[in-house]
Amino acid sequence: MRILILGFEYLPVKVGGLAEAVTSIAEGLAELGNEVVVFTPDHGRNLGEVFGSFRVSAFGGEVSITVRKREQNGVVVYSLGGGLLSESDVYGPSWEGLLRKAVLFGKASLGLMNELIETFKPDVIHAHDWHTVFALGLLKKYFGIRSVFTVHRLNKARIPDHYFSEANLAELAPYPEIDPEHTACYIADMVTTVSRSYLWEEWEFFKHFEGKVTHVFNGIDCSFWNEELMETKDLPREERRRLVLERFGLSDGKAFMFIGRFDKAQKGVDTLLRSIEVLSADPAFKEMRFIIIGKGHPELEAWARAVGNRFPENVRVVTELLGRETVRELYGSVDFVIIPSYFEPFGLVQLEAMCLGAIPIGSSVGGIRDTVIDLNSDPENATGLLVPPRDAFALARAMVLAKELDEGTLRKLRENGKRRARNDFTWENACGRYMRVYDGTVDRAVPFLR
Ligand code: NHF
Repeated sequence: MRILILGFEYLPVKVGGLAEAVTSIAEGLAELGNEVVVFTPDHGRNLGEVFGSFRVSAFGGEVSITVRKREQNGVVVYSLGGGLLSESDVYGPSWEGLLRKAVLFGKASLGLMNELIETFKPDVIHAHDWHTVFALGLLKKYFGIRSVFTVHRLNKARIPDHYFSEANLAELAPYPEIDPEHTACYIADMVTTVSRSYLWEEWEFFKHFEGKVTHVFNGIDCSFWNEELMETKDLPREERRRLVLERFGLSDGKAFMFIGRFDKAQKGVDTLLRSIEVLSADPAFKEMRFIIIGKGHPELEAWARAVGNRFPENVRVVTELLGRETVRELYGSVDFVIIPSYFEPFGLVQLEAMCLGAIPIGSSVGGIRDTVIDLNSDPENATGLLVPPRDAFALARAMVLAKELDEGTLRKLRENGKRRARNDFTWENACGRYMRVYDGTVDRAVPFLR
């Protein structure tokens, strides 16, 4: 098949999990023997050789578009630069700037397709997240190609209708305020999201597209998230833990780690900080160690630092960004990884942890719930612990329970986790299912068959 992928993030350009997902999908599809082409904004990175240029009229002026082309792991990537497309802030500058960038990306994508169409007519267009709505709308309008839209995370934004007129898509904007995710799903022939639970949690949105909605789980790249690649791979796990804690100036104890954005809307570091405060009154606390890694909202950073200062024997807060290799060493050394998200469309942390034998304790939401098998509900196959989101007391209880688990249970959780991450959540599985989405031979989400 010839597949055209549209996305605002493509590695090495990365803001969040979207980049990993879109890149892995493109490369996985190429590995399955497809011809895969990507259109993405250049974001001022100037990657690849200049392929061509053309002019586009937009917002009362003209923008000169430069197209660069590179081949990356079997995928042909065209990056579109010029005007706001060369702005280095991927989702900026400002909300208006982002909307204009998205419109320009749409127009430039259509311009590039006009040049390529004689030699590359896609069988399917696969667009990712709402920033690609104008590109998807224009390519569909002018070339009528079958299309799939994937929601990695609902943004629930509203866009003034004049942006659609500016994109020459006024027919898609009958109201003054338009939800671009809704529009993209409306245009697409099939709609997917990245886990089954997220789909049902957000059914109020997805139900509008009943009949063409399904889920496709993301995958995890266990060739990188692999114990064999650790510097300390020959040491027993307890020794690795001791060394890591020592590096953070902590004495040995059961090690719990959080890694993620400090935000107020999704990742739930506040729930963890609250539960550490709750736990500090428990005798078990003496033997518990917490490594909290991330940055973001200044208030949350300040709170985390205050908790670190209050419990210097138990808590370390790291607000600088760590390299992937360092993070791998940590996953392979700590006992537990905490994922207290309010919601999580898929989530990578729990699977990265499982690949490296760290046991996830996560909120029972979205992709976390679909990937982690809970010790309380299925002890034989369990890979971790699930707790209700936003509940600091439940999380504190789960951490005390985890701390008390015997060696045999811990070993089983680790082995089950590694097996599940490696076998059940591969990108090959994901891409195989996307191919069935492309040709329509995939099961749909049906409310009365839940
Ligand atoms: O893993 C890639 C990522 C997800 O849960 C994640 C999210 C954004 O919030 O699909 O997209």
